[in-house]
Amino acid sequence: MKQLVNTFLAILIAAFALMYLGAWMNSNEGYSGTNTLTIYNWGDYIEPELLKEFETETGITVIYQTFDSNEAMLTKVEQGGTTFDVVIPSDYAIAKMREEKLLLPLDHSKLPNLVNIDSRFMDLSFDPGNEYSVPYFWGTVGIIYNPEMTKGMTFDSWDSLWDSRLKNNILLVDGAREVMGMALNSLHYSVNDQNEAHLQAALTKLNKLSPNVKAIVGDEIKMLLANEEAAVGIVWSGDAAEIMDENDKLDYVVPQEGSNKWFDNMVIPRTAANVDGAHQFINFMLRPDVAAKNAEYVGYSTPNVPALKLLPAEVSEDTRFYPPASLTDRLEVYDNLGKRMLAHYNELFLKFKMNK
Ligand code: SPD
Repeated sequence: MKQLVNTFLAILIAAFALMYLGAWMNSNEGYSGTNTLTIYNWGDYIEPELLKEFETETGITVIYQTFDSNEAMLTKVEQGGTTFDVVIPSDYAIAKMREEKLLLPLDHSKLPNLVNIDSRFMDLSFDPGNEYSVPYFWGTVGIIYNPEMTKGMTFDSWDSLWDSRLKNNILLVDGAREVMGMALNSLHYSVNDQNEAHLQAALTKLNKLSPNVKAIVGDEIKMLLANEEAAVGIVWSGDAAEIMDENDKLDYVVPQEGSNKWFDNMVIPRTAANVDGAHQFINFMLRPDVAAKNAEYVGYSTPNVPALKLLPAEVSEDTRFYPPASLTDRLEVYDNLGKRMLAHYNELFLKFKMNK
């Protein structure tokens, strides 16, 4: 009997020890947390040297993964197979993640460098009070074109893209919201339109653009346009800046019918394993020298005021990439359309791609 009791006690102690070890390994401060930081960001969207600098300064090892669309990022985070500590989604995706309770509220006391962010980029509709997110880069969607190849054509209107002189000469960014938004804007509808007749009209109009579309591509759009493989591209402003850095013949314009202004912000998923490290990383990225180095390498527009002052004047004073409020005020931020409508936008975009 005594032996039976001893065995039972031994099993009980072992079970408690295993439970304690499991809890410790899953805790924010535990083995899986403090030594590593898993970051999930858009491709081509950070100066790699900064990751090394962060590792040297903090002793934390960075595991870095990339995505190429908000939709791909959302699927992965929603599935929950991988634990991410910092993710960098865009506005409407942040609103969706908030709604789905996928995000952890930020501890602003651990982010003293947040004071560096221009108030224009704080407290936006997708995250009131910046409870869950802080600004990383921002920009617009517009047309980049090669004046030599387009021979005097102007691109102040989205409609110029349908000109038959551009046959097989346009590259489109591979984004459902961007391409659908452009078609909706060309019809003078909102980039957030949910009226079915308007959406079908946008698809019909997109299908008419097909003969002019050479390809729908991801980050390689920058290399293809810089190498003059196509005359025109629909791109994010930051990509345009990077392309024009390679090939200064090109120009960038935001058409007068309107377009999208977007904001990519840093967030911490609710399932993060290293919450303290995530705050350290976000605060590091908000440092003026770090934000300036990042903006210089990536080419996108920084929301960080002192960082902007560290950039060459030809960059910080370029109104194509740092447009004044008079331009951005007439642009729209993508709304969180909800699961169904977002899937519908994706489906219409896919139909257009298959028809291409
Ligand atoms: N290669 C980096 C791309 C980042 C683009 N973010 C803009 C998203 C707009 N919805």
